[in-house]
Amino acid sequence: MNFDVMAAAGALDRAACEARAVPQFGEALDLDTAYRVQKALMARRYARGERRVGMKLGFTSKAKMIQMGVDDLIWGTLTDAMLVADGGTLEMARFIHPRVEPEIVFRLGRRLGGLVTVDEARAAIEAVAPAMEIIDSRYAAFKFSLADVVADNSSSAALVIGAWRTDFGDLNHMPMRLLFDGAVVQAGSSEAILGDPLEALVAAARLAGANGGALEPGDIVLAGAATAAEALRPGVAVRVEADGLGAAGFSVG
Ligand code: OOG
Ligand code: MG
Repeated sequence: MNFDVMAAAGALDRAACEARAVPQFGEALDLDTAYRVQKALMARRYARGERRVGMKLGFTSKAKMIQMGVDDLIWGTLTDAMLVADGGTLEMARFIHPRVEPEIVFRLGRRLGGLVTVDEARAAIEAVAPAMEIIDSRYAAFKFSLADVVADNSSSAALVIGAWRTDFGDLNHMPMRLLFDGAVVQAGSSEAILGDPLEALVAAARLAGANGGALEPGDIVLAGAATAAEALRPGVAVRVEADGLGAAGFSVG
């Protein structure tokens, strides 16, 4: 296929750096090529000094699939440059049209790759935390095909992680809420994530394996949003609450 992977990666990288949207690639881009674009995009970022810290899954909940009009699970790469401290400030000006999602994040204590069971996935978890992903499509109007969004590192832009817990119990059927200035703007359950958030870890291991890799000890895995995403606005105080797990927050500057 005659698609310029390097040029697409460069365009998406510049769009993120300059906080300026680019047009979608649309029909010209297929899904396999899109993951090659994502890889080339990440290579550019690693060359600038960013370090991979883990993996994110996208569209693991019906709420997200419906909101964005897509119907398949996708993945992207998380780096150290995307981490925003719990209680910290996110500078709105660095982004195009950022949205926030309530999520759960896993930290692995063991290698996990290929086809694994839910029990094996659970046994590989070292710690769990409530989290928020800030997504910021580099495409105009936050509109894209599945291949477009994959090329754009699955819209990932930043990440806020709450206190890690090693003594976690059942992570399923956990009520989760997203609050803006103390008011609930999204509410759901961890069950919305593939029926059980541990299934997200099973899927992440499978996808990492299919790409010739694995999740390594210390890697973090974002399970995907439990609800639809909410658009950020300057000055708002954002908080995620996951009953039984904890909370995390940040403000938008
Ligand atoms: C794609 C990313 C989806 C999730 O948690 O489902 C995602 C997007 O909606 O722009 O991160
Ligand atoms: Mg997400």
